[in-house]
Amino acid sequence: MGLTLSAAAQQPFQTLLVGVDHRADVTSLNGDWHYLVDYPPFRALYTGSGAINDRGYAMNSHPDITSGPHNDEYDFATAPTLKVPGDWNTQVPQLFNYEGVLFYERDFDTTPKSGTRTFLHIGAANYRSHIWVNRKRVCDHEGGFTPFDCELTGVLHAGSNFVVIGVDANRLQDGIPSVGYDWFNYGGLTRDVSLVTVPAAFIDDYDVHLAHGSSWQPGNTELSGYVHVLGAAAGTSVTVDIPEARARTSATTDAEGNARFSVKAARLSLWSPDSPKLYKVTLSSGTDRLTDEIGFRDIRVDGIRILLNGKAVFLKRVNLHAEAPIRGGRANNDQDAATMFGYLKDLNANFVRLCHYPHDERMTRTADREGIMVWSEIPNYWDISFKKPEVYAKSSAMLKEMIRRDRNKASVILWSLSNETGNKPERTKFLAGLAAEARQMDPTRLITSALNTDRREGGKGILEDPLTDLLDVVGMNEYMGWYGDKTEDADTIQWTLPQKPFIMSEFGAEARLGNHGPVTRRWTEEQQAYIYKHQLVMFAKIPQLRGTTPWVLLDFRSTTRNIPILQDGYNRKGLLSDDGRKKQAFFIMQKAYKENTVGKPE
Ligand code: GCB
Repeated sequence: MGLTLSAAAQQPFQTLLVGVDHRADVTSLNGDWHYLVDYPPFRALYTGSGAINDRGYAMNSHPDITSGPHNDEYDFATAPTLKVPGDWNTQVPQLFNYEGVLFYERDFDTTPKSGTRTFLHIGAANYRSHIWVNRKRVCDHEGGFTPFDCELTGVLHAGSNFVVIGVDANRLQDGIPSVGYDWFNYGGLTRDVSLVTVPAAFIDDYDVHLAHGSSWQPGNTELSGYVHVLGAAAGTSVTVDIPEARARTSATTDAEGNARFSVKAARLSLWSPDSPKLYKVTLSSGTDRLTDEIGFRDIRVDGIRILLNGKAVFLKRVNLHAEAPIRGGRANNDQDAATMFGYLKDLNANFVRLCHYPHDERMTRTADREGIMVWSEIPNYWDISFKKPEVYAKSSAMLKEMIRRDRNKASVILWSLSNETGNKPERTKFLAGLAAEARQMDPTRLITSALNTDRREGGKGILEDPLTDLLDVVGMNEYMGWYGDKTEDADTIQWTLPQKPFIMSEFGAEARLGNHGPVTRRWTEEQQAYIYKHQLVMFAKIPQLRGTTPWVLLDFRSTTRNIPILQDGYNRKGLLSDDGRKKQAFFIMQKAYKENTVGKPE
């Protein structure tokens, strides 16, 4: 389509309220929203020159059929509805494969209170969104998997108000991800939408963690971080109170609004998969106050080991897409999270790689409670326009949104910058920039990426990529026996890998549930299981191995998987079918994880 981005759509990071699910004055706008499809050439959203059309459906006018000669030819009031949160693809059969523009509209009543500010919080909207409240454009956002907030203060009035959101799910060459990816492009308001009211000066961001000095030792219970108060004068007081840990302190904001603190907890149990202890942490400043639930733990590398609270761990993991088991569609409710964590526990996993983009916040909240460690990733996937500064700005904004939302989750131990990017100087420079930003924002976590730039020389497998120098933990994806190599080569291959903790971040093969045959026959459960068995032989010979991540927990939809009967629009590499039934390979990994026969922490 050659759509150009408006300047506003390129606007990088904007206000993002942390801990929205723990705030006092939140009104859900989930439910039924009217919708109208803006089919190509998308003139309701874009003018002929590609600018955002503020005079189109955003006006939310109604045709007056009693007078003429001209009327606007759309009407939300009589239009059908979609459930929010929810992708449009699985709600309206005609929109199943629709990758275009759709407008949502919803009326809501409110009473603005003086001395407060109100934000519209959107958990995620895929891929670009443009938002008008009472006909005024309040914000634009690019990126399908991270939250954002639009300030509505001064735009709302007492009584009935309305919000119109144009969501554009077109793939963009210069998007993150770009146009090619192996998952389904679910469009729409895919996560919760709410109105959040806060005092004029309010806590918009905070970071409360176990102090992460190079000298951290088990027994050190110093907590540190910051509370950011937006709109506060320098010197504003902030209190951090964690009664159960017997930690309480006050600090004052600096010129940027940050109140940095450090406090010793008199009584602290560290968070770990065996004991996922969370503490109620109350933050207050002026009239603003919120209570989050936060766990405290230390994660670091030591040579080729990964240490959690000073103890070596092996990450028994699996990959997971944010697609709802059984019903399909984007995963975005408590039931989806409960079902997926049920599968993870059944597999005996202690870790999950949330692919290839940040998932619903329920997933990291549940991981905190259930004691499952998390790898969280931004969608720098395959071919990104690495040379373009404006694409870097988008990626950097997504990184910040991801870190900001989840930095208070003990479960998240790894920030992943990318998946399967080609070894080119511009790629490495781009990711080096992101790695530096991530470390600066959050020095308490480890940085990783999933690579696939390995090569074969004789019986050797070699991974040499300058990207590995930037990482704390190196991830590598390989599909021996499926996309290349012979399955049995895994028994004898000798790997030359960086001397860093190493995670086999993807491996596997497709199998259609219930399709049986000899191990030489593709898409059978037997062949998938056979490939897994040989992978386990190989894993035992990689000294740096600190984690294994089968690709993937569940079969998932992908528009590129079009072999009838075997695939039917699904990537069939799941250990489980898309409706949660186990294939033979599931039992292999379940047993290996239960008996700890794969990898050693030390
Ligand atoms: C990969 C990608 C993953 C794909 C998978 C596959 O290497 O990282 O997103 O879905 O291979 O099944 O081809």
